[in-house]
Amino acid sequence: MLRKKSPNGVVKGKVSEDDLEEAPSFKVLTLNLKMGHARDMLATLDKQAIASLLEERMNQLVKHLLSLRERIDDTTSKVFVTGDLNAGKSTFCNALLKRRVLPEDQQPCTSVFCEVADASDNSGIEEVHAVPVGVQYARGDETTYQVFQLADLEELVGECDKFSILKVYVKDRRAADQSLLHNGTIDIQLIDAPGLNMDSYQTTEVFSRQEEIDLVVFVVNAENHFTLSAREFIAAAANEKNLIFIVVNRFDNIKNKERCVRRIMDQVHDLSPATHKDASDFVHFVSSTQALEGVPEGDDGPPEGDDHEPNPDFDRLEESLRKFVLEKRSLSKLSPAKNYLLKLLEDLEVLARLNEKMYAQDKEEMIQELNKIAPIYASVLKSSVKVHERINKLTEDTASDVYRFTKQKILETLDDIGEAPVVPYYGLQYLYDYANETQKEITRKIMESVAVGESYAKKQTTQTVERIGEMGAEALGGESAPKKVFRDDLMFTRKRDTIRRSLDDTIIITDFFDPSFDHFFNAIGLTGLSLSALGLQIPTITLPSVNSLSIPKKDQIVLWKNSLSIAAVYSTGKLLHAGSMVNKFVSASLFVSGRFIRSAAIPVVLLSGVVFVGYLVYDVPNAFARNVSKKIRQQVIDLEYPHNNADRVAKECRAVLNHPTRDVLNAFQTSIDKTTIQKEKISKIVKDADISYTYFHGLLEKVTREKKTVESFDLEAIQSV
Ligand SMILES: Nc1nc2c(ncn2[C@@H]2O[C@H](COP(=O)(O)OP(=O)(O)OP(=O)(O)O)[C@@H](O)[C@H]2O)c(=O)[nH]1
Ligand SMILES: [Mg+2]
Repeated sequence: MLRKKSPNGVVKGKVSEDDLEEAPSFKVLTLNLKMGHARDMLATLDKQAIASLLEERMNQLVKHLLSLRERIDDTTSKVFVTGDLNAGKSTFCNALLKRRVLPEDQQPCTSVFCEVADASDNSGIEEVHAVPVGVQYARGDETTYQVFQLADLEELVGECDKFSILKVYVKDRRAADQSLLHNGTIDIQLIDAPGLNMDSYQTTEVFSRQEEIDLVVFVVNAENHFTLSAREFIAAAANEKNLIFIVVNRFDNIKNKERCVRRIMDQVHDLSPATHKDASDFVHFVSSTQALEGVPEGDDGPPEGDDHEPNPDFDRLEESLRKFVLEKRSLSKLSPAKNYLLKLLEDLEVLARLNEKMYAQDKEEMIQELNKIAPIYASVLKSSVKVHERINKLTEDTASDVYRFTKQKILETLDDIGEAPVVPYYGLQYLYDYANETQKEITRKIMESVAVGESYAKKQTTQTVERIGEMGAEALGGESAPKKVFRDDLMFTRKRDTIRRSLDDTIIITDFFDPSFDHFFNAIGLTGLSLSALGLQIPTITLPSVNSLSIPKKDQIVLWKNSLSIAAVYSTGKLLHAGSMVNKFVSASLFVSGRFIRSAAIPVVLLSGVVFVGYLVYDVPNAFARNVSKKIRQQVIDLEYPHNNADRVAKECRAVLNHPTRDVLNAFQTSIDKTTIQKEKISKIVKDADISYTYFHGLLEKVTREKKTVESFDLEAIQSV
């Protein structure tokens, strides 16, 4: 079957003009398409349609081969007399019978097939069996025909609506060596067919009955030469019958006989070369009416013996016919079968060779396609792994960077807070608010540092998303993932854990005091003054921090946890616990100074006490800020807040970056899938082409072998039966 391939190698079910040009024409395998349109039509049909037409044709061929075999097995020989209307077919049959059995007329006359056989086939009785249309004739079954006399033929030959076949049984009393029907060797049936006429139903019948006949005698009117119908019939018959008898009748009417012979022979040469080659045996210029001269008018029964007028041309024709049908029976019987088989095998050879070549080419081309696809596939796979690795690294780098930055920011904030009040201080009576606000502000600052980390993370993530997109586009080219809009405002939308909830916001009394010399000097206006600056040597004494005052836990006074009022704060004696500081100061002075100090100790101590208490009260906001921030910092560190938050931010970055990564990987997967599908599709075509190639290769071998066998039969050498 012919197919057209598209440039991408996918087989299309259409036949191109080029294929048709290349394809040699078939002899018997031609498809049943309207004449003249075959080429155009074939080009528009798809593979399936052509296949079904071909299958139909194959079925017809098988049927024909079976009928050929039947014909060989059949001991009778059927001589089929056909030709144009009014060419003198019936007259010619009568001339062969030497008896005016079949009606002759100048008008179109015979419209029913008349099959003339020897009366011995009908128990010696001369009669006509008229077989009604649609009935299968069986001589032994009288229901299959109506019986008439020979004289009724005049009427019967025109009744084509009623009868399809007229079986005419006649007696031929001529000697066996002269008679065609009564030859003593084989049964012969002489079939007088209706005249060919382009449009008539009978003509179609004539064409179809070719299958069951052994020899065609084509009667052509010498005055008209070959008509279009005649040419078509001979061309169709030539498929199997390379030898056709051509009877150029009514030759008596031709004046310039030589010119007529020349013209006819030229035409025969084109129509049936084999016939032309053996023209002396197969082409006869005769006059049937002259051959009938001496034969009485009407159907008076057969003449006794051979008493007809000598007619050399007709006699030669009869002799050739008898020789071909009787003596060279093997040739006349087997030649159509051999001829037909050879033509069919030649067609099959062409078909097999063409397809074998085409499938081999298909296979080759598709293998090349596969070879082209394989490296593409491998490179996409490789680049997908590479890009995935690069994207993973980029994501990891971004996450680490974001982690580092966020943690750094939180730690910096923790370092920064605490040295100075973070909210305004409005005096002791607002101490509660101050304490509360301070705590809030410190936590807000920490939270703010987390927010700074988050917005840095957003910026970095946005950049990385773009970079991932670019990396995908670079690696995939046109196949990149569809561009999506990245919205960093949707990051970190979950409510942040407020740090305050995790912190112990209990405020104890000591949170408000954090005396130190530096702060003290600062407080009394001696900024930058220290003991060392004064030249005092107090090597072992430092001001203890409030936290180090060793207040037992149980003794710590919780101020706002249990909602004690400010008054309560101040009324508690524990507050004065800080006074121990003064005691220490006094005792320390004992080691420090000389007589002056000792004598002045009491007033100085008293004054110092007052100043120091003043300092302590004055330093409350700073001390609280310092203590709370220290406490919070410690808790924040203990809670691993910087790490946890930085880790949370980094994790979200990673999670967000997973999306574009997945998009790029999906695009890779799509590209890989596409290539895989293409690969599978082409592999299937290769496999199919291989199966087809193997089939046609085998067919070609078989056909070539069979053809040799058929050719080897020398029909001429086979003895007649
Ligand atoms: N001159 C001359 N006339 C002939 C010859 N053969 C037949 N005719 C005449 O041609 C006419 C037609 O003859 P038929 O035998 O009926 O022709 P046909 O081919 O059977 O005609 P259809 O059956 O109608 O197709 C008749 O009048 C015949 O007498 C011939 O050899 N010479
Ligand atoms: Mg006739």
